[in-house]
Amino acid sequence: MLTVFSTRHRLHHGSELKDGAVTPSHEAPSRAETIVARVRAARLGDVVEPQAFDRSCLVAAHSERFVHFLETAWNRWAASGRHCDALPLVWPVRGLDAQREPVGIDGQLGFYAMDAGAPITAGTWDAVRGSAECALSAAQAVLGGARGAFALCRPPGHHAAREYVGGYCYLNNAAIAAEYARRHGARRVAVLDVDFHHGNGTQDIFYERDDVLFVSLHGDPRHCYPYFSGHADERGRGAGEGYTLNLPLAPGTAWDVYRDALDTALARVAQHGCDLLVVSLGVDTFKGDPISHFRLDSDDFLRLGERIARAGVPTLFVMEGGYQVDEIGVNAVNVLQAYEGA
Ligand code: 6XA
Ligand code: ZN
Repeated sequence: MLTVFSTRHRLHHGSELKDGAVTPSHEAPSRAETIVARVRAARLGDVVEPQAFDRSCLVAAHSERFVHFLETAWNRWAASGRHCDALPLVWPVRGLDAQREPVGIDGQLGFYAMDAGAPITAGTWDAVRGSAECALSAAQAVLGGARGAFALCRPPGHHAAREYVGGYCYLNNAAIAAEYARRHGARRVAVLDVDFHHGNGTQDIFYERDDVLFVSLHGDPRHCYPYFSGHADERGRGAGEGYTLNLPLAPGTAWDVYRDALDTALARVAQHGCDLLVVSLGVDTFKGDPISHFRLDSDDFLRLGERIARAGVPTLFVMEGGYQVDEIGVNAVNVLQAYEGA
């Protein structure tokens, strides 16, 4: 299986607001480096840098003004005299005006974010664009006839919505790839999100669409981040009614319960009849993950890959979360190797 990986990810290494303090982010460069080392050690296949893609491929899943904000935010922040990570401080919650865009960088940081977990640094935009191009290049490989491809994206993408960043995510790599596929021959696409956290951004982008199905297994948002998205009764709207399927699971869920939910998810994917399956591949469902609360073993990721393969649909794997860095390579590559071998 081809892996597409951009070394530009190293340009992004930020901080996050956690436990009442700004500390180095769990979403660190070592994550991607560990995965690519495992891809090579396991001889999964070639590892290539992504091609360049036109900016319009990004705007296909996001708004023009949001992409412009991301492109220019760091320089505007630095021009205001600050050289620390750019993080928001105020958000337009219930009762505040969430429609009117502020003019200055401080107001816009809150306007275009859901939390203080997606810092903007000097190298963020280059890394983010490289990450999206990994997803686009890998999508191109699958559309060209490959049975599977791996976009080793960093930063991840599934919390990024049409107009906001959050949870370590800036551009939604999976959504950008799905949209690219729709515009290049795929009639129907399904996104299966197996990250521990609900992919609120992907859900937002496709919520009113019936051509891109979104199915997600995740920690119950009554207890787990992102808290405000991912309930079972969120099912899509308008033409998209019934094309979002959320399967929230209790903290502590292990393979036996997870497997049944996965089978429900894959049955819905089969019913959709898609030309391309995009898997938002988070391995923060691992029992040792420092910020998540499921209990999958490394071997369970083999079973996950086998079951995805049974769908019999060309599959693009897009890397999302996973923070137990010692095991992240083994866990991610277990899914891919099992898919290849099935
Ligand atoms: C709070 C935790 C963000 C979760 C990131 C993640 N800052 N999402 O792994 O899939
Ligand atoms: Zn996650």
